This record gives sequence, C-alpha cells and structure tokens, in this order.
Amino acid sequence: MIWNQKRECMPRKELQAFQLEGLKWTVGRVYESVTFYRAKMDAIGLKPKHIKTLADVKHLPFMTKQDFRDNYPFNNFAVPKEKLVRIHASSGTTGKPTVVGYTAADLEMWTELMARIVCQAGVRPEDTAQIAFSYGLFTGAFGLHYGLERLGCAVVPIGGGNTEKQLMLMEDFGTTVLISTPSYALYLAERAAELGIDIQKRLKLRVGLFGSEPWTEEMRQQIQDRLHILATDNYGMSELIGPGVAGECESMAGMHIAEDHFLAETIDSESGEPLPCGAEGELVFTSLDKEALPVIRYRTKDISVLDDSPCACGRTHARMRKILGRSDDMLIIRGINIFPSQIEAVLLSTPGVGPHYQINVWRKNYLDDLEVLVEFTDDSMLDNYKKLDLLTTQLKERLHNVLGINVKLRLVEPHSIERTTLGKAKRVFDHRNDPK
Ligand code: DLL
Repeated sequence: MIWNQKRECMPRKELQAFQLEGLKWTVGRVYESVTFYRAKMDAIGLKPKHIKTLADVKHLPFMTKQDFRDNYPFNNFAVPKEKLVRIHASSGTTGKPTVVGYTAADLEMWTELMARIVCQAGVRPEDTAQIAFSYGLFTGAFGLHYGLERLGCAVVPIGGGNTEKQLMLMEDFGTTVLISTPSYALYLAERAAELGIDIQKRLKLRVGLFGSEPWTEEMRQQIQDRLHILATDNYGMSELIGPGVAGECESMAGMHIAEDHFLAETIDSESGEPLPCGAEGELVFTSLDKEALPVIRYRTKDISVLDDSPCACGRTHARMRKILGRSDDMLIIRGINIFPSQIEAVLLSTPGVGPHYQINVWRKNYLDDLEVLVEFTDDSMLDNYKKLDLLTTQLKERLHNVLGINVKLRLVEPHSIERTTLGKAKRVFDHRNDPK
C-alpha cells in the first residue's frame, strides 16, 4: 500500500521540476521575509533570480543550529506570529532551545508526511499503535500521533516511560504497533522478560517504528529477536519538521526521503563541498513548501549516504542509508576517527554480552583512553573468571580489528548500566574536558 501514489512514485524528471518550483518559491520568500538569511545572501551578492536550476542550490549559504539560536525565538520565521498554530522546541540541555513553528498548512503537510511514513513501514488502519515517545515540546510523539490517526489507526497516546503500564496496556489493548526510540524498545523487552511476560504469547506487537537516535543493524536484530516484530527506522529533526523526513519501506533498503517536500544533499563536513550521490557525507536539507519556518541548506551534522537508484517498492524518492553517526559525536582518539556506532556493531554481534553499553573517554598524561563498559548476559559468568577473561580478550581483539586502537574493556554485571526510559539514550561520556 502506497499512501500517496501520485507523489511518492512521481517519475524523477517530473519530481525534479516540482522541486525546482519549490526551491524558487522558498528562496524568494526567505529573501523577502527572513532578515538574517537575506543578509547572508546579500553578503555574497546572491538574489533569488540567480536560482535557475536545482544545481544552483549549492550557491546558497548554509543554515546551522547557531542561526536558530541567534534568532531565538521567532526571528527566523517567515510569517507573523498570528499565523502560527503550533510551536515546538528542541530538548537541548544547555542554553535556549531551538524553536520551530508551524502554520495550519505546515501541520497539514506534516500529518500527510507522517501518514506516508507509517504506511510505508507496514502500518494499516486496523492497527492499534502505542506511542511511547514523550508528548511535549519534542516533535516525535505529536508527529507520529497525527500520521497514525490520518491513516486510521487506533492511537494509544501513553507517552514516554511508565514501562509496566506500557506492557499492561499493550496486552489488554492488543497493541500491534510500537512507536519509540530503539533504546526504549530494548528496555521494554528487558522489563517484559523480568516480569515473566511471554511476549510472543501475550502481546500482539508486529511492527515497530523507531527513530530519534542512532542505532545499528545489530541493534535492529536484537530488537526484532526480543520483541518478535519488524523493527523499522525513520528519521527527522525538529529544525526541518520533526519526524517525517525519511522512513523505510517494505524493501528495507534505506529510508525514502520525502523529496517532494525536502531537497537533500550530502556535503563534505570539513570543506562544505557538495558530494555526489553514493558518497558518505553530512546530510543537508532545504525545505520546499514550508510556510512558517523555511529552511535553506540546513546542516544536520548527521552522516549518511544518498541513493537515487530505483527501489523495488516502486517509490521513486531517493533513499538515505542508516545514520552512521553525527559529525559532532565522532570521537578522535589518538588521531583516529571513531563513531560510537562502530563500537555498538561489534558489541551487539558478540554472543555473551548484552545490548547495554557505555563509552567513556579519558585523558591521562596527554593521552586519550577509550573505555567501553558492556554487560555480560549470563549471570553464572560472575563466578567464572576464566570465561570472563576469555570474553574480554575476544571483545578487545574484535574492537581492535575494527577501530585500529586498543580499548579498555570492562565486562559488568547484567542490569548495572543505567537504562534510558525517557528521551534519547546517552551512551558516550567524554571526560576529556571535565574540570580537574
Ligand atoms: O528526533 C525527530 C524524530 C522523532 C525523528 C521521532 C524520528 C522519530 P530532534 O530531537 O530535533 O528530532 O533530533 C534530531 O536526532 O539530527 C539525528 O541526529 C537524530 N535522529 C533522528 N532520527 C534518527 C534516526 C527528532 N532514525 C536528531 N537514526 C537528528 C539516527 C536519528 N539518528
């Protein structure tokens, strides 16, 4: 089932013409109505009339999170405040949040996009969907809520946390679809096991839509095995719209980007130069029909690969590969670049250790040290030093092979690493700049 056949299966030539219209419209509006962006264009002598082809996007200046902060709260909006019907904001831990606004037309567009995302993940009107994201300023819960309702599902808006109640309602309501972060899905499975709930017998879950934080294929496998569901990925960010930017289809071969609403590019994070399709780089998005908060060349810091080859599902929109990490999450240890996802992939594909881990980075005597804590799964290991030693050596070797550096590895008892039940999981703790 394709939610919007006309849009999602548009021949690529037609799609590109459609995108060019949207690009011209957006650049014109931003130039007229958004002072800071007009100043950026004026500084390089660029006028809206200079945008003649899609390739001309590369002449436009980037937008970054800092632009949102500098224009807090509403100075980067292209409509007067009276036109807004919703305001969301990022969950940033320090300083002022990143504020995003929606007109009625923006909310309608977002709802349609989300119906598309849930439909392509395999959700159907007869499903019951439980939303375990927190409702509030975070865009995740509301975005999925409206999309699921538009599709015709029964939505259970329980919100984040409250794990035992989540499990009770899942059983009593016959929930078939779970919406959450991937780390919370794993936690749910763990709690169910602790409470003696046989997931296969007592729950009817069949599909999960997970996003909002990085997760590897190995993590997907663990979720699928433990919850007995199809675990699908979807991607987005508040600055652009919230969830709804991209999501997997039944082919499970990358996430289709809603290219009729967003123009996607990848760039070299350091030079800012555009990269060809197929090359790994930082994702950059331009909105094509947003009213309240048009976004031009927003640098996401998320690293991925674009693929515009045809997909078996028939949708023509390009796909993006699972996020490898964020350029600002990349750890540079003794000159070597390491993404936490590389560590996750090794840990989760090694039998005997669980999916819960923590990465610490320390600096001692001017040298960086990477420490990985991971839980072993078998309680009986506690008394078996030989087994523990063997597993430690094996993991250290595997990590060394993948990362090219020695890692301090600590096997810790099951359940000793703190679980994230609300919001995004935090697994990396960089202590290099901690006050002495
Ligand atoms: O996390 C929007 C969202 C909600 C997406 C629910 C999917 C589901 P922000 O809080 O603004 O918005 O965070 C955006 O989260 O730049 C990525 O670094 C990360 N992220 C989001 N989805 C994924 C994903 C929402 N599927 C930031 N895989 C983005 C990896 C993701 N990282």
